[in-house]
Amino acid sequence: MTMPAITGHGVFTPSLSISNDELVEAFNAYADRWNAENAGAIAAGEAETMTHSSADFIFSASGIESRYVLDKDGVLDPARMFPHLAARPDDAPGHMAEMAVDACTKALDMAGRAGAEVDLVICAASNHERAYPAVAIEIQQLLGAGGFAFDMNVACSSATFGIQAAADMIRAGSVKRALVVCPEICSAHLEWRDRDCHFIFGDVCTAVLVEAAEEAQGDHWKIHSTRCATQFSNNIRNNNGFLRRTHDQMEDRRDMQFMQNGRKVFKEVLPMVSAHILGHLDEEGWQADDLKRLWLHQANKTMNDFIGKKVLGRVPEDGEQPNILQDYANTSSAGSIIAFSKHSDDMPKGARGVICSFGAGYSVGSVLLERA
Ligand code: CO8
Repeated sequence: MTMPAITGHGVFTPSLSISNDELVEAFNAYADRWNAENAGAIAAGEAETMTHSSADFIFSASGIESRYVLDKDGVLDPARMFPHLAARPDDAPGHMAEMAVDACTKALDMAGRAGAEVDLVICAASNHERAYPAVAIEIQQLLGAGGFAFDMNVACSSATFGIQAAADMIRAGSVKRALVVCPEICSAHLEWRDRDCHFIFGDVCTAVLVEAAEEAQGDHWKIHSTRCATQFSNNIRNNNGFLRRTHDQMEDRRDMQFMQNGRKVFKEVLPMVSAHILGHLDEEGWQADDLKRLWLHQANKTMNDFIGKKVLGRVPEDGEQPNILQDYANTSSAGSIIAFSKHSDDMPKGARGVICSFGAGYSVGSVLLERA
C-alpha cells in the first residue's frame, strides 16, 4: 500500500505580539473602568468587583509568556478589548485565506512543489470565517490548486484529523497531493474581558503537504499511522452557531465565544491523551523508547510535562518534547504543528516521533512519523 508522507510544512506568524505584561495592563485598566462604571451596583451587592489579572499567575498556571495576534490595538484598548478585524468584502480574499496562502506557500516551497500540483486542500480549524463557500475552496483557487477542497472543524484536533483524512485518501489513491492548512484566528473568538481565559490564545496558521513518500523530492516524514478518537464533553464549548445572534453586550455574547471549565479539562483530558498515545504505539508495535520526539498540542506546559512523562515513563530530556506555547500561547489546532515545524529539522533519518493534538470535543489525534 502507498506510504503517505509529510514532505513540506510552513508556519505563518503574525507580525504583532502581546506580552503578558501588556495584556495584564490592558485587562486591569478595563477592570478598573468596569468597577467605576458599576460602583453603585457593587456597593448595593448586585455586582461583584472585577479582580485584577496577574502576569505571574498566567506564567505559572500555563507557561505562556506572549502570544501573536492579527490586531493588537483593539485587544489592548480597555474601551474595546476585541480585535479590529472587519469582515472582508465578497470580492477580496478572507483573513483566513490570506494567512493560509502564506503557510501553504512555505510548505510547497519546502517540498519543491507548485500549487497546481495539489489536488486536495483541507482547511482544518476551530472556527471558520464564514459558513460557505468553504474557506478551503478560496485557498484552493488562490494557490491555483486543482481537485477539490473542504473545511473541517474538530477544534484543537483539526490538524491531526485533517492529516488522517489526507493520508487515507493518498493511501486509497483518490488524491495525489494534499495540503492540510490550519488558520487559527483565536483572538476573534476569545473573550479578552474574562480574567479566567483572557491569556490563553493567539493567532497563527500552519500548513503541511502530504503526498506519497515515493513522490518526495527531498527529506520527508513517513506517516506510518494515524489514530483519532472523540468523546462528547461540554467542558470546552462555543455556542456561536447560525441559530444565535451576536450582541455587543458581554452578558449576551459570552457563550458565543470560547468557554471552558479548565480544571475539568485538565483532569479529564490528561489520562485520555496518554492512554491514546500508548494504545496507538502498541497497535503499531512501537515502543515508547522508539520516540525521539513528542510534538504535543500546546495548551498548557504542566499538561505537556505530565503527558510526556506518562508516555515515556520518565521525565522527558531537553528537546524531546518541545514547547512553543511560551511564545505563541494556545493556537488551537496549529500548536502541535508549530512544534513539529520548528523542532524537527535536526532529526536524523530513521528517527521516530509522534504529533498529538487534543482538545474540545473531547478529541484526540495522533500521527506516528519517521524521518526519511
Ligand atoms: N490572574 C490572576 N489570578 C487568576 C487569573 C488571572 N488571570 N485567572 C484565575 N486566577 C485565579 C483564580 O481566581 C483562582 O483563585 P482562587 O483559588 O483564589 O479561587 C486561581 O487563580 C486558580 O484558578 P483556576 O482553577 O482557573 O486556575 P488553574 O490553575 O486551573 O489554571 C488554566 C487555569 C490555565 C485554564 C488550566 O486550568 C488549564 O490549562 N486547563 C486546561 C485547559 C485546556 O487544555 N484547554 C484546552 C482548551 S483549547 C481547545 O480545545 C480549543 C478550543 C478552540 C479554540 C478557542 C480559541 C479562542
